[in-house]
Amino acid sequence: MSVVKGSWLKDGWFRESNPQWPGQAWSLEVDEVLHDEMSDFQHVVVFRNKGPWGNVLLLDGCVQVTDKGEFSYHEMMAHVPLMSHPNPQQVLIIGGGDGGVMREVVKHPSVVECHLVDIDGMVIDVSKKFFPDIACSFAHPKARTTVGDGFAFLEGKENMFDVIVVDSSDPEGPASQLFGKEFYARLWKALKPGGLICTQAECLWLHLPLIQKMLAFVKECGFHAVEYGAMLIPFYPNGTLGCLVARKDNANEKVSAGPVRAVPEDLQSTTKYYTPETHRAIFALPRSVDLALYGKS
Ligand code: S4M
Repeated sequence: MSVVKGSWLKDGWFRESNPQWPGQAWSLEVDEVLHDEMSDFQHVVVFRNKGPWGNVLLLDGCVQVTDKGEFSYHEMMAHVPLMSHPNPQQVLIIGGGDGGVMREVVKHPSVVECHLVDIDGMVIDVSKKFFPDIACSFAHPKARTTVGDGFAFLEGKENMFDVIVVDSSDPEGPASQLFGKEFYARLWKALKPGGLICTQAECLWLHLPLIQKMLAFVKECGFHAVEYGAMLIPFYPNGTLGCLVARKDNANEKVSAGPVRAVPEDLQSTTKYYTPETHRAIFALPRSVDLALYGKS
């Protein structure tokens, strides 16, 4: 959804009403507007909350990240897949222009290169300026950044990455193709043998039919051990966001079983959400969701 510049601010409040979650809205009181501009792809806003959330990034009127609690999403999207691979060296992030997932990926001693492809250079620029603790790894020696479309970037890429994280915005807008079967077919080809994906897979309270559809076509694309995990993320609608994890091969090694090796010391001492216990816990789903996604009763 495209939002007209300035129209998002009413009586000092931002209200996240959006056709993707009709009939509900989270509201945040605005202390100061720091950025408000249309990029070539979307409406990019940064404001400071008059409350505990710190700086807030909106894309087309949807909250992408807040200073408070950002680690919940970024740690889990990075460490759940990386700790499920015995030796991740080549990592690709599609989206993630705020740099949060990259900050976590480069902490892994085994990682040689962390490529990030975000369609919108303006997101990267405003993140460096207004979220310095999140966008702090773009100059890291392991970091490789490309401004471009993630779907197009994958064309012709085969056997290149051990882990691919898709940290995209919602299906309405520039990320729409990132929720389609053809994109997952490209992800499968781009993975090395033994590789795995972890993708932003929306909210179980709001988008169960979409999640069911995604699990089905991901399997059709050749992926194994396809699973959905639900993370506690305070700044997304309903406070819960999901990740879809899947392996290129090796159906017997479920990501939900937990880390496949000891958590590196550097990591263990810096994380605020990720532990082997939270890794396993996100895959323990409400019974009705288990039933809807896996037919388990
Ligand atoms: C949690 N880290 C916030 C989500 S990040 C900000 C979502 C990013 O996905 C990018 C978008 O510009 C955001 O920066 N995005 C959206 N569509 C695409 C495509 N098609 C994309 N990146 C690459 N390709």
